[in-house]
Amino acid sequence: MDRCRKLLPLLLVLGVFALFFASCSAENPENTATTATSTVTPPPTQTLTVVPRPQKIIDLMKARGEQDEAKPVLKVVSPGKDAVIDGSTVEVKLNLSGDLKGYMPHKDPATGKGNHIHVILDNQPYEAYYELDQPFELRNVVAGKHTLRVFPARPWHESYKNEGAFRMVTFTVKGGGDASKPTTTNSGQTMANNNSSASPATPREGKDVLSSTAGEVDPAKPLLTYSRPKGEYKGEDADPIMIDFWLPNAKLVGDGGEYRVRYIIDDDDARFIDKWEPIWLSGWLSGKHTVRLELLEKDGKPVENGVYNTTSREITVVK
Ligand SMILES: [Cu+2]
Repeated sequence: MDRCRKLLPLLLVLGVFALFFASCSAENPENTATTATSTVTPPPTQTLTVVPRPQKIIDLMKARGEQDEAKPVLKVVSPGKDAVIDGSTVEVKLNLSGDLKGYMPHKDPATGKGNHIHVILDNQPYEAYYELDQPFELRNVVAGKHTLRVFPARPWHESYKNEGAFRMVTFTVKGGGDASKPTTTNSGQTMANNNSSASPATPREGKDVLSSTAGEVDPAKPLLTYSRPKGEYKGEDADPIMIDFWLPNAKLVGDGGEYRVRYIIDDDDARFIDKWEPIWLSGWLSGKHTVRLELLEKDGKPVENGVYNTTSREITVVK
């Protein structure tokens, strides 16, 4: 009994220590499966949650005045509808009109950010086009039939979703680029000019593009156009990360229609977006991730329209 009394304070102290360490590891959800005696840390699991529009974007919107209520209208001047282009460089020229409320694509040289147009060849990741008074070049485009999709975006890459903002044209390249030639990798959010060394005096926005041709796309049918996320996300840009897309000819269930957008991150369970607006996901772990977006019919089957309605992209998160 006497010995027990002596041991009691020691046991209490040990108990407090145990609680302390338990609460420490509980704060880090990645380690909840680790027991005190285990020397093996299980691989961390990623739990993503949908969070509200980030405050820093709300602040940016306020600073932009009325711009986010703009209704920009794009027209594709070049390539013309069903144009046949000789050679591998496709000049993209766009005309911007509509109720702009100050919206104008331009890259601020100081921050490297600004309003821009998302330019999508076939179903590749988009390229950013900033200065509309100059053509934008898609380089090394392979021979065959292609689609070009364009729509305006904000500095944080959220697209404008008004009528007339989205355009798609189909064209054909004759001759074309060398499909075996290595092409530049996408630089994610760093939309650097890839100026051709052959014409240093006339710098132009543009990109070497990957080898691809169009699927058989019907512009009158529902067409999910994957926009974000893409590329590499670093530091505070990596949390949260926005999912955004364009959706002509289809209304989602939450908007009074019958379609749903399904998204699958890595090997997670499928989740749904039922309103046509961006969502923000928080909780990404460092490393490569796959983001898959699909447009589904009422019966849950993917909507067929070429191969564009199911798109997977790999993104990289660096924390
Ligand atoms: Cu963008």
